[in-house]
Amino acid sequence: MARVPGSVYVLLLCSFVTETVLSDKADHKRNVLIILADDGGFELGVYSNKICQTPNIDALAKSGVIFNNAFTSVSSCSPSRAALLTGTPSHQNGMYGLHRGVHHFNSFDAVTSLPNLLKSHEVITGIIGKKDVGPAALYQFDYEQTEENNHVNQVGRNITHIKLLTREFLNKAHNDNKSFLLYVSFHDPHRCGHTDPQFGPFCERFGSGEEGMGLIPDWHPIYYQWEQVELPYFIQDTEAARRDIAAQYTTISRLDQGIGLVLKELEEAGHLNDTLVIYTSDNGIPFPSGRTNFYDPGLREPMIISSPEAGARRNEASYAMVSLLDVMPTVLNWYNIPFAQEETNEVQSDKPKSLLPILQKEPPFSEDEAIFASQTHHEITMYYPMRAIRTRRYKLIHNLNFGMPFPIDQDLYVSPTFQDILNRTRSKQALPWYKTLKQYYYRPQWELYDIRADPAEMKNLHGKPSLASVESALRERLERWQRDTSDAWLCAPGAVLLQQDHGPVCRDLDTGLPHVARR
Ligand SMILES: *[C@@H]1O[C@H](CO)[C@@H](O)[C@H](O)[C@H]1NC(C)=O
Ligand SMILES: *[C@@H]1O[C@H](CO)[C@@H](O)[C@H](O)[C@H]1NC(C)=O
Ligand SMILES: *[C@@H]1O[C@H](CO)[C@@H](O)[C@H](O)[C@H]1NC(C)=O
Ligand SMILES: *[C@@H]1O[C@H](CO)[C@@H](O)[C@H](O)[C@H]1NC(C)=O
Ligand SMILES: [Ca+2]
Repeated sequence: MARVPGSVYVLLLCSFVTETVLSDKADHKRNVLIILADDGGFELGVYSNKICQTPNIDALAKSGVIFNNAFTSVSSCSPSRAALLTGTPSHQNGMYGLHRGVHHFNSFDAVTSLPNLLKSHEVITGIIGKKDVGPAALYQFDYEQTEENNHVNQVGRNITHIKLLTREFLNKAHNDNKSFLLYVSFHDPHRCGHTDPQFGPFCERFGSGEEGMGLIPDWHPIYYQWEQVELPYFIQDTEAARRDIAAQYTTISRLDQGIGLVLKELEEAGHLNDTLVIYTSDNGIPFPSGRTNFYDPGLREPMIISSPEAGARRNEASYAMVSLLDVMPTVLNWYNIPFAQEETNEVQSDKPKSLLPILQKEPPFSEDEAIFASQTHHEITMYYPMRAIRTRRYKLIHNLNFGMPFPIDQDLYVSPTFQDILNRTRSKQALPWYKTLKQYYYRPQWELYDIRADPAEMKNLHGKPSLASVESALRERLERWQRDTSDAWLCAPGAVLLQQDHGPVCRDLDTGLPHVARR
């Protein structure tokens, strides 16, 4: 990364503290590049995976802060993207599930989105890749190359095409002489078996140059031996699952090289030293306990933020508990635009916050920090509302629809890993997995885990007398967050929510189920 003398930055910094981008006198713009992976996980060198090679993401990490405790607020594509672009959880912005096709979810019309807000502050905005949110009027970028006007594989996986579009956008921003926000939303390493099975389970053959697969000139696929992949604890140790992971790794080589190309375009446009770069992923990897789950493989995300400012931390890890809900306040803070939040009773630390201070200095360690999660659907048929709070040590999950089997999405269903679990369970073959299918499907109403002692979340401590005060404190804090974010599910499943002058009240249904808010 190009460096400039510290004194130049000090001067510029001062001018930004007191002025917004609108009145910026310095001939120097502040820009943001958000790079989002689709279902990307920790298959990255920087997160200690020794097999999957990701030199470009690792290089980005060297120039920034690596977050070890970053979490999405919802483990599903459209809801996570809507949360990222509004700074609000899914139940608050209305994106309860997937946006496209029969699912048809949209955010509420009155929500404020990052691109729309930036437009009114003279920042030019661009999206390249998978958008997957609506309504269109609420999420309007000045430059859009998405699945709405292209094939998603071209804008989301063809890294040569993505490179050229990035160049086009940066030219436009240069000609407009404005600060920019560029959101490059890769479709990699999302699965493909459900939509384009000819390209393999992870679309790893798309553009590989093999017969009939087309060519992506800038991509040099990396292939892996299935025996050698790093098997996460939540995936069964079988050849079928390992081959699935090897395919995922190959697709990650396309994502990683694509990120290298985008960063090179940024550099060649002269913006490495004035652009905040954020890398993260929308939700967990598409394996059991991952995407659509509130277990850590579904909620934890890689996150790297690289700030060009003098004195910014480089090649350092942060252990702060952070949420993808923090991205919007972080970006606004970078442009010095206030982030308007509703006045609530929420304790300050439970609200989305700018992460810029962490890029300068690690905050003091606190056992109190928490992140929150809210999921209602993924596909329209997958009604399985969950709410959760996770501190460093504990996680409390409330499964509101716990009587039903945990729903399985179409994309996971057709995957070699899930088919292998089904086949082995049906034919009573050995299944070297950390759960049984039945345990996976049937979950209790409350799940409480001591993550420090039990990182795989195997031992449910709900109701344990020695943890009674811990559990009730977590429940109260989760309930307060639900109230403060206007959660319509506040009283579910044991009661009905009624709006009264002094706020929402829960009225018991006499189902025999205890509910959160007894007031
Ligand atoms: C670009 O905008 C800045 C103000 O942000 C102004 O000082 C500069 O003259 C402009 N450059 C051009 C080429 O218009
Ligand atoms: C990827 O994009 C490039 C540039 O637009 C094009 O030449 C190439 O054919 C595309 N590859 C595939 C597999 O679509
Ligand atoms: C960034 O680098 C370019 C070229 O190296 C230089 O012209 C420009 O002044 C630098 N900008 C800042 C804000 O330091
Ligand atoms: C599962 O069983 C079906 C039917 O016997 C078979 O076609 C498929 O290849 C098996 N899949 C895996 C991953 O074992
Ligand atoms: Ca996703």
